[in-house]
Order: sequence, then C-alpha cells, then structure tokens
Amino acid sequence: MNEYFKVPKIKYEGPKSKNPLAFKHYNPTEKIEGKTMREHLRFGAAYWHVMRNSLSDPFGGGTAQMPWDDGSDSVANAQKRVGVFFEFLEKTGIDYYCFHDRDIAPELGSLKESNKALDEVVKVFKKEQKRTGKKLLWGTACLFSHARFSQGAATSPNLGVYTHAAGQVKKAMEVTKELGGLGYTFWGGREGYSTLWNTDMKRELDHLAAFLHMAVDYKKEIGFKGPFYIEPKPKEPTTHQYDSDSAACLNFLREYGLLEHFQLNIETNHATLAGHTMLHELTVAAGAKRLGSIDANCGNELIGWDTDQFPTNIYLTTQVMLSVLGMGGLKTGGLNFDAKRRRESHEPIDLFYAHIGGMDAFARGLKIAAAIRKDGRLEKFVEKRYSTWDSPLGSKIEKGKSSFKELEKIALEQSEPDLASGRQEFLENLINDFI
Ligand code: XLS
Ligand code: NI
Ligand code: NI
Repeated sequence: MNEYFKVPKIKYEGPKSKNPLAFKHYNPTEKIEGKTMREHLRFGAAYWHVMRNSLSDPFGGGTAQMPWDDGSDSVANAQKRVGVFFEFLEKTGIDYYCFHDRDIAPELGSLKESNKALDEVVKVFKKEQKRTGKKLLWGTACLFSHARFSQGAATSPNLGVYTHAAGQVKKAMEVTKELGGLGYTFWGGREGYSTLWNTDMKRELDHLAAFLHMAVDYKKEIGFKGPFYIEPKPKEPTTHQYDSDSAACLNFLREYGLLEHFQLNIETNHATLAGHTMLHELTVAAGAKRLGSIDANCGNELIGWDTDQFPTNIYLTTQVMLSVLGMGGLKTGGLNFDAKRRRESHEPIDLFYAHIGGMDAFARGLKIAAAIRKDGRLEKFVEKRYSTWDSPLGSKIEKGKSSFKELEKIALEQSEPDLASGRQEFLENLINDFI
C-alpha cells in the first residue's frame, strides 16, 4: 500500500506530552459517564475539506499541496483520492466521514454519466470501508456549485433545474444507503434568494417542501433507515437562506408536516452568522428533540463569513458537550469537522495539526462538561431558580389547567413577589473554575 502522509498513527500521550503529533486529551478508550471518549465524540472528517479544498479565497487561487492528486477530473484520480483519505482517517483515528456526491466523483456531461462515475468511485469507498472499519456518518448532494443551481435547486424558478436536483438527490440517497451511511443531510446553500424583487417566496417554500416529501417517500421505498438532517445557515452563498436557523427550520418542518422525518445538523459558524451562539442553536434544536448531529467548526468573529475554522476554543467545546451529554448523547450523529485550514497552512501535515487540535479541544470539552455535571451546582442552581413553579399552582399552569381569572384572583391578593438574583457573574465564575 502507498503511504501518502509521512506521519505516524496519532496516539494519546497525555497532557504532559510535547509531541505535536499526539493527543494530549483525546484518549479514545478512556471512560467518561460510563462510555468511552470515542463513543461520546464520534468524530467525522469532511471529504470536501480534507481532500478537495484547495484553500483558495476570493482573491487568490489554491495553495494546498496535494502531491497525490493529478488535478484532473478523471475517475481514476477520484478513485486514487479515496485511498489517501482513508489513510488520513486511519492515522488520525477518526471513525466517520461525510461527503457530497460531487466531492468524491466528478460531475460529467450528463446526470447519467455523473451517476456512472459515482458508482465507480463508490466501489473503492466500499472496499476501503471494509478494510478499515470506517463509517459514513452522512452523505449529501452538492446542489450549489454547478451554474445550473445558481438560482436554487429545490427552490429554483426553473422546473428543469428542480427535476435535475431531484434526480441527483435520489442517486445520492442510494449511494449513501449502499455505503451503510448513518444519515443523510440537506444543506440548502442556494435555497434562498438574492432579491425579493424576482422571488415568489411562498411558491419556492412549497416547492422545497414537496421536494423533501418526495425524499421521505423515496427513503421509505429503498428502506434507508437513517435520519434526514437539515443544516441551518442564514446566508452565504445566498443573501437570505430559507433554513436560516434552528427555529426557522423547525417552523418550516412543522408547517409542512415534515417534522417527524427530520433532525437538525447544527454548525457553529452558521449559528454565529445567524446572530446566535452555538449553545443557543443547540438548545433550540434539543428542546424540540431534534438535535441530530453537529458540524464542528468555528468562525472568526472579526470576519463576516463562513470561515470554517477548526474548533480550538475550550469554552465552546464545553458548551457543545454539555448540550450533547444533556440530551443523552449523539445517536446516529457525530462531530463532523466541517472545517478547513487557513490558506497559509498549505502543507499536508497541517491537516493533522488541524484535526488533532479539534479532537483534543472536544476531548477537553467532554471532560469539563462531565465534571460540571458531576459537581451538580450549575444544575441545582437552575432547578432552584424555577422552584416557585414546583407548586400546585405552577403545575396546574404547566398542565394548561389554569386561567387568567384564577391568576388575577391570586395576583390581586398576593404581596410583591420576592424575585431572586439571576447570578450570571457567579455562574460564569463557577464555569471558569472547571475550565
Ligand atoms: C456550508 C455547509 C456545507 C454542509 C454540507 O456552509 O456547512 O458544508 O455541511 O453541504
Ligand atoms: Ni456544514
Ligand atoms: Ni458551513
């Protein structure tokens, strides 16, 4: 077998290690709250970033060194990349991966030809999965790069484009099932608009819902058991994306009778672009029992776009892991590093530093979150904050059994309520004691 990365298999060496190619915190077999770190964290690598991102930006071309890639759109080149990718997964100890159909195989002159190319590449994925035991976390279709999708795919004003998108998603679902994919993601990069002057929003949303209903039908037809995920993002590339945040997605799914078939895949940089914190987006999704998976990255808050950086902020990973542990852990989902290196980090070894850093940051987040939970003071504080509701009247209201008349009667008789402090600063200090 060829070796493309001159890097050893990354091992856990503990917090005292000075080796940059070792884990200081991610110890896959270490148990936390009764499960191994590996089972909790379910790391995934994004094929589009690891294998296909040339690190170009709007002002300059790609810088990434990819000595294994001949730069062509051939099927043979696409097949060769798969081996490189699995070597990367093996060496980093990342168990899962995600892809778009067009990352793994070239888009050719027609859907028929592209499908054939996809089948040829999927054969290699199957072989590599069998050899290594790595698993597909989710598959998806790229409905945003080709010029035909410039005005949307499932929300295109053009029926021919919509039809093409449907055919493409059908095939991407089949391929995901073929590879034993655990889930399937819809990210509507161009499902939105640039200007409302040319847009019939209601009609586009109806079309999107019809599209997703057809996907649900087809999922049943082929017996694909994994969940569908919707990945919210407010903008970029469109000015306004319909799936703008968790709340907008949940509302859309509910309005169109799709809620039971979908969960959300929450990405940090998308949350911040939407003007929310990641914790907010996770909390909204989890509250509706729809937190399915996570695209683990972060943005640069000085820059107003999706910079897709590797998550290294322990405060962030602690919040994410508090959410994940709080909902009883990820089931089919995982922590997919939808993240890319900076354009300046063009050497293949930077892929390793980037992922090792993300994995260690999440391992620390996990350990800290578990410690906060074990300590119990945070949870007890929140419980106590609502304790006036733990009364016969509180439970009557929560059950929907009270009325304005009843409450007015009490309000007219009671003295001024004794409101306790919210203690934000106290709690921030408490959290910092664990970090
Ligand atoms: C882009 C999205 C995309 C999805 C998959 O901003 O994050 O990469 O995760 O289509
Ligand atoms: Ni993403
Ligand atoms: Ni993104």
